[in-house]
Amino acid sequence: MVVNRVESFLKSELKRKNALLFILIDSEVSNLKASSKLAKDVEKMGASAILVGGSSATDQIEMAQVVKGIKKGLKIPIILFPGNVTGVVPDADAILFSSLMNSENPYFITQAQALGAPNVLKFGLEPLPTAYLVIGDGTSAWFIGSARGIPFEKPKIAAAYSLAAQFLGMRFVYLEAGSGAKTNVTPEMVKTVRHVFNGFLIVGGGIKDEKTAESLVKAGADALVIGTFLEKGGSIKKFEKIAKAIQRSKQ
Ligand code: 1GP
Repeated sequence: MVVNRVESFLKSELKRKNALLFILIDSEVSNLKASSKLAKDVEKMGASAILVGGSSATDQIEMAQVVKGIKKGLKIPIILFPGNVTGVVPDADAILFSSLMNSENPYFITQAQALGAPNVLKFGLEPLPTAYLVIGDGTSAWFIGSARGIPFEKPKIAAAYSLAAQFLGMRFVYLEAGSGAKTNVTPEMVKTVRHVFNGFLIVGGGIKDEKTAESLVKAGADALVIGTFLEKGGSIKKFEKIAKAIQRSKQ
């Protein structure tokens, strides 16, 4: 296993850009052909990584095929985004090795991790130690992960979890409103977390316009994840604007 290759790449990208763009491909929603094309298109627009997974993507064979398929000719890393042990598949570059810290079910905090870890090693995936925090409620990530969603208007709670994650040695925090969320994580919450958390801060869920993206980056997000907008066939022109807003070069 090549240690920290993807993490170093992300950090070097961050030296050049204000924030990074990650695209989420849910292997249960998009077929291989569409996913491959999408991955190449967003790479051209400067995206820094492709996440593959999701909380309800449980078909491991299909996911493995999607990862293998999109990898061909792609330079940016493929990072697994597992919702369960079934999200650990070969051929990706790294995995958000996540603990759903605000789950009410210990399975999602440490047990799935223990069951999945041997395959992470076996498949040579670089583990990116991530605190996965579900914000709000009513989404698949919230329901399936048995999360006690952090209220959107309680940024200090998210900051306390992020600080705990840092003290536990996790280098990534993912503030997740949930795929297709009606409300995105607030810039206020991102700012409050950024104030205490020194690691790599990922924000996702319900981001579908340039203004929101800009405000989250300004608040201190290191990477924004976009899935549903593209999955639902959102306009490429609009997406290009969002991508530009996120990835402005550092002055
Ligand atoms: C979901 O944060 C990601 O896990 C992306 O969310 O699908 O709402 O863009 P969207």
